[in-house]
Amino acid sequence: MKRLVVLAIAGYDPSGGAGITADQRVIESFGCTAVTAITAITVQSSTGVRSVHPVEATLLRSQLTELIEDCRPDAVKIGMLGSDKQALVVVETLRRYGLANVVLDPVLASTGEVSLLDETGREILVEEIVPLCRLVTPNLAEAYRLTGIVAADPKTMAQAGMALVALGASEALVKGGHLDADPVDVLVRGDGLVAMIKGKRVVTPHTHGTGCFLSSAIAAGLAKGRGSEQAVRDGRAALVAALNAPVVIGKGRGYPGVYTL
Ligand code: PXL
Repeated sequence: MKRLVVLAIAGYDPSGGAGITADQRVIESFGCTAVTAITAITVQSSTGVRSVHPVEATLLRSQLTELIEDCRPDAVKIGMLGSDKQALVVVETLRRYGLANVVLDPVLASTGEVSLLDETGREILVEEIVPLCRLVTPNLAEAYRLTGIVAADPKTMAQAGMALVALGASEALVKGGHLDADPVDVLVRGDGLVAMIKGKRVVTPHTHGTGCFLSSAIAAGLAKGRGSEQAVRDGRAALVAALNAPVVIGKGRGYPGVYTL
């Protein structure tokens, strides 16, 4: 049987909770094979991000070209980008190879609010990467930074999602994990609301890398030919199970654990 390949473009979190290593784990738990391009090396542990060291944009380009020329990915997950120049390399690569099933987790800052992408990078993300995406998966803070819409309930979340679709994304999933009430994720596409996906909050401090987990799981689902709503529902189910079995190895926040489908 043909192996399905998901390309993850993301930062390296040496503590294993977020970024490339999390992406690889999740993509493989969904039965796909991960190939990965590193945008930055971070210095961090469960207690927080100390520093971020983006690689040269040309090094990112070399990694991408080498991998894609060798094996065309069935889906792409984009996580942390380290600079505006890297964002341009990603635009150029997505266009040049016409890559499909692109899922963008628009990481702009870490949970501790360490900025991970500068203002020019954010503009390129909005104007040039979003239009090339099948799905964009912002949380509430990211939805605000990308659209200027304060999303605080399902209605305003749908508005923010529609604004991302107006920018050119095929679909947007606005994630309500930071709502005060039980979480609701809102999935929209060009012709309007697709689904409001309600869940019970998993009360845990061990949430490091949840955005990476979900976007990688969705990309794997799309690679397998699932529709986006199904890919989102499967990804969420896996994330909930993984949050209930966190990996806690240090003094700070753990991350969603291994989950076998
Ligand atoms: O969760 C956002 C994120 C993504 N990718 C990397 C990170 C972080 C947050 O710390 O370090 C590499």
